Amino acid sequence: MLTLCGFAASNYYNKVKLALLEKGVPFEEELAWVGQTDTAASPLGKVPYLKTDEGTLCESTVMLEYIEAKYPQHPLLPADPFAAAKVRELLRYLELHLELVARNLYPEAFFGGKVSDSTKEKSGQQLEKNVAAFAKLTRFSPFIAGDTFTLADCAALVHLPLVGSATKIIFGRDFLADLPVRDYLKRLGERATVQKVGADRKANTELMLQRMKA
Ligand SMILES: N[C@@H](CCC(=O)N[C@@H](CS)C(=O)NCC(=O)O)C(=O)O
Repeated sequence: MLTLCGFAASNYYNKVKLALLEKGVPFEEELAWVGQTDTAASPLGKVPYLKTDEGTLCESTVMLEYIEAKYPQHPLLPADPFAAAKVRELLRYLELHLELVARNLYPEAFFGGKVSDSTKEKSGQQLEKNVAAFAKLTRFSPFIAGDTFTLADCAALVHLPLVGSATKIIFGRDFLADLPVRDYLKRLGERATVQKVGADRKANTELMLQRMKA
């Protein structure tokens, strides 16, 4: 049995959880806040991490790949190697070129902190460029990589809303506004799996905010 460890307010956690739900792979969840993680499983202290019968894994995309290879049912990667590589390409863009850059803005956008003007300027410039490049790879027809729900959708669901709201809050403009993200997320929101992830995220976010106040 797999155990997904971390907390449901985390977007990286939810990316893996959505893949497990979509594939119908049985799993348990174990609550581990930042600072309470198993450092043998996740040496950087990050969530999520995954306990398997074979050992532990950290890094969300590594987990996605492991789950996909281990549990081939309801595939979230195309069988064709090139089509699968195109899905991985989108995954990489979402994580590396959108999420990781936008993350520099989160302390001020979401956590009541402050981000320097130079960080804002640099991240803003990078995001403008990266979003334009990302737009060239996306399909949104109806899923992000084409006609099938894939791992790239698991990532897009969790990363795109944060990139959109962080840029809106910091720069007064949602950098993703020219892409059909809103309709796409609405379509994804019709899936029972996405609704479950969203409800759990909401409940856990409330818990996290209570903990931050205490
Ligand atoms: N590259 C990692 C990123 C995971 C990550 O940054 N998780 C956040 C929570 S959303 C975290 O654990 N932050 C605490 C920290 O970096 O110390 C992955 O894909 O799993």
